[in-house]
Amino acid sequence: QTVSVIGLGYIGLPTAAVIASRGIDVIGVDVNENAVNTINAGQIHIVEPDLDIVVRSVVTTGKLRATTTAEPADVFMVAVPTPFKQDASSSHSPDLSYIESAANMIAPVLAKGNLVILESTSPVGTTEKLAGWLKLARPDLSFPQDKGDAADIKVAHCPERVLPGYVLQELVSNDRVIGGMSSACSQLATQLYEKFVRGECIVTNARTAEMAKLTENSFRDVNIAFANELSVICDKLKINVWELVKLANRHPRVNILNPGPGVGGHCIAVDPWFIVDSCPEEANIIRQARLTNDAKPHYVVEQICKAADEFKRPVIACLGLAFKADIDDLRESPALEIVKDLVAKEVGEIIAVEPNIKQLPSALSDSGITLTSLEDALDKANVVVVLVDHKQFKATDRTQFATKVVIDTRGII
Ligand code: SAJ
Repeated sequence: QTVSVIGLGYIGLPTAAVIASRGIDVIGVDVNENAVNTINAGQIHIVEPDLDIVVRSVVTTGKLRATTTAEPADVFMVAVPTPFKQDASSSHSPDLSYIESAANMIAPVLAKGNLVILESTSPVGTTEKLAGWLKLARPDLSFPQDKGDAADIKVAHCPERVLPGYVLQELVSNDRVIGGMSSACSQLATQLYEKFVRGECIVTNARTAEMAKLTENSFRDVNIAFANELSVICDKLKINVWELVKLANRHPRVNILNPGPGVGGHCIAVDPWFIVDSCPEEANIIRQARLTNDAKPHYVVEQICKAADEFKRPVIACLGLAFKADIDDLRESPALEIVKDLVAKEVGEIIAVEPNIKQLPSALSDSGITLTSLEDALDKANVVVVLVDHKQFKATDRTQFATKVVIDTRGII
């Protein structure tokens, strides 16, 4: 059996490597030539713990090979991004063009008996659209939307659910939702996942699988929004929100998540909008959670401006730029948004500490900000803002903050 993984990013590459490590031949396909060359040299172009070791091993044994053009295979797994459309008028509607391109890429090499799996997080109905694009390109083959179980090509949605930073563990240990367009599609997909997943493979239809993934991330977003709203209320009422959450969580049926500087990453801050986009009249709590979480960075900036006002020469140390603890990923990071806003507002001298990167991202490279060590930042700053709960920050002796004005968005101090 040969598996082809289309899209070798944060999900596709670990998935390809894990499948290859089970002795299955994997062809990875990506339009990014650099990524393809890096992988074929046994290296990786993204950061994920231990992924380099697995990729080096499967490339060395010849089980994983990367290419820029699709080749025939038994299974095609599509793991491409599903961002928002770029035009301002519909800024929260999903852009399915990467999935459409993937469909057009694999269509010419599709053959009777193939299974096509959509792994990308997608709005409800996308798997059916994918099957539609394939059918358009290959009228000589039959698809499940017309022929059900008897179709030449099987199509299923099996959404990825791995947590960045723990991808290799979660790829294997998490349960998988298998949403086939027919029961034969689900059956074939289950057979594949059972080869590398230790968790349970649970069968449903494609639309429910799509909604299940969006629901998981919306659930988390709504619960973080609740915590973020509480943090703003507590500031106003002069209550320590961290103590409050701890106390409330002593109740056997209460489990509040942690407030923070906002919600980042490319999943939780994105996926709930796909539900809102499908059902704008009905998805009120889900929409409000997004708005509440998106407002939190602005609230933090206001707090910092107030603190800086107390100093003639404010020097503000921003601890952390990543979107969450102990990763180097700055995409959609509320910490980065806050720092950019501080620069734009010329609040004072800004020093950034981000132990997981070696140089500032391009968005900040001409900003006059310095990237420095924690010691240096604590030495120079009069205002310290904790934006990410990285392990290095949590391990810092609390007395080092004693003489500073501290804004701790993560509750580590
Ligand atoms: N955050 C808080 N408070 C919390 C928890 C998180 O402010 O109590 C913030 C984080 O700092 C971060 C953001 O939320 O900015 C998202 O972080 P996360 O760790 O909750 O989730 P992601 O985006 O890294 O991964 C999520 C996961 N989904 C769920 O836990 C339901 C993961 O399992 C999904 O596979 C992933 O999205 C995805 O790819 O969709």
